Amino acid sequence: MLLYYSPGACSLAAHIVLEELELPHELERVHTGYDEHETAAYRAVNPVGLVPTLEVEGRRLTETTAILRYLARRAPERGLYPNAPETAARIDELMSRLSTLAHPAYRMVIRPDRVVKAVEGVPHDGIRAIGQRDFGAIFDHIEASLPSEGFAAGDYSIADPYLFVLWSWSRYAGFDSDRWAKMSRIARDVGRRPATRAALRAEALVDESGRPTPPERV
Ligand SMILES: N[C@@H](CCC(=O)N[C@@H](CS)C(=O)NCC(=O)O)C(=O)O
Repeated sequence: MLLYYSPGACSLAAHIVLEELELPHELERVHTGYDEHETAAYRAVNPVGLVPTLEVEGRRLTETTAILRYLARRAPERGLYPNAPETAARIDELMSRLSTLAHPAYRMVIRPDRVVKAVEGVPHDGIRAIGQRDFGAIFDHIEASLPSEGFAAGDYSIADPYLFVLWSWSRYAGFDSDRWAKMSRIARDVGRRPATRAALRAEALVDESGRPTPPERV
């Protein structure tokens, strides 16, 4: 399998799960911070022009939630996306909130230029303020839905590394990440897992002392 990723981007969730499941994979860096996803070459890979893309035997999968479920189903014995209806629904619920609410809000804060694109006269500061408000609001809802112990849906699942990535963005969105105590606990547990450490190292997101470092650009 080949994962097209940008350092520290949402693609990191798929990368962590590839490591977690010990699925053989290669990486192709498409740095969104340097607009490498805007090239014709990458558009041929992913017509929407976003990371991640996962290439499997010449076919390509896109969308983080689809990729995470796909990977978990490649190794069902590892239980990262259980069949139990309510557990699966909890995982889906959280991943949908991250993908359709938190992520777009974050993009408004961090890259209002990409939201506005070529339309002139739309104030970036206004977009940023709306994104920050919405990001904080959905994180409050997610926090309220999380259990006081264990991972987001009980046992470790594909929702947890995805939560870890968006939680790690919260400080760039202008929040103190510790404000969401249950989320911080889960994210720190995810961050300590060897698979997460391996993915962070492979994306050059740790310094020599092993401390996580922010992506240089987004
Ligand atoms: N719905 C997509 C969103 C993917 C997405 O927005 N990826 C970001 C990186 S986290 C990206 O490629 N950004 C470039 C841009 O917004 O132009 C998914 O969940 O995979």
